[in-house]
Amino acid sequence: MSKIYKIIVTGPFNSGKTAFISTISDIAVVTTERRITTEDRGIKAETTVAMDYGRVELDGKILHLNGTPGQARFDFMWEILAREMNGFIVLVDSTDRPSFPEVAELIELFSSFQAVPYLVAANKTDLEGAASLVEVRKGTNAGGNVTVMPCVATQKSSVRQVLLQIIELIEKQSAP
Ligand SMILES: Nc1nc2c(ncn2[C@@H]2O[C@H](COP(=O)(O)OP(=O)(O)OP(=O)(O)O)[C@@H](O)[C@H]2O)c(=O)[nH]1
Ligand SMILES: [Mg+2]
Repeated sequence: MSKIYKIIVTGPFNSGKTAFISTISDIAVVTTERRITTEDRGIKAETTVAMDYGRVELDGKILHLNGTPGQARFDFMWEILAREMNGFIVLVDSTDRPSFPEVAELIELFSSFQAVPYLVAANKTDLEGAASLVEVRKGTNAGGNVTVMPCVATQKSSVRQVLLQIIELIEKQSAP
């Protein structure tokens, strides 16, 4: 029987969570995007208000991918989505340096829900002005033992690498 893992994809507003899940999911993604009505409306047209859900089979394992809303006004969903997670991925928009401290807070919060493996994916590294991995690690306060890896959420091969890495971390932890 295939192993099944529940992976949370979190990160600040506009970091690329919905894109990440949509790029790799084998099924039509369940999204809850709504028109933005707050001051963020200049950045993009729609935001996730409850969750994203996708599913992918990778390396013989089945991954349930749950994306969180990025805007803190929907943070009541975070703990609900995190229930029984096996690991989480924190996406960072590498070009959005002011969002880096928020990532540090998300790492702490999601770790407090459940002590599971996680990694930081420095997203949008295809864009000019993207921060280096060193800069992302520093800005997000990720410790030296935390995996910080580059990501382009709109490219399937890149999303795949990130997911293979979180699987490895999960399986390493659960190894006897
Ligand atoms: N160039 C580039 N654009 C990206 C990448 N990932 C996401 N985007 C774009 O960034 C914008 C935000 O992506 P979303 O997937 O909506 O971000 P989100 O984290 O789900 O946002 P919220 O749910 O509102 O918090 C979209 O216009 C995406 O197309 C990337 O790796 N490179
Ligand atoms: Mg979203």
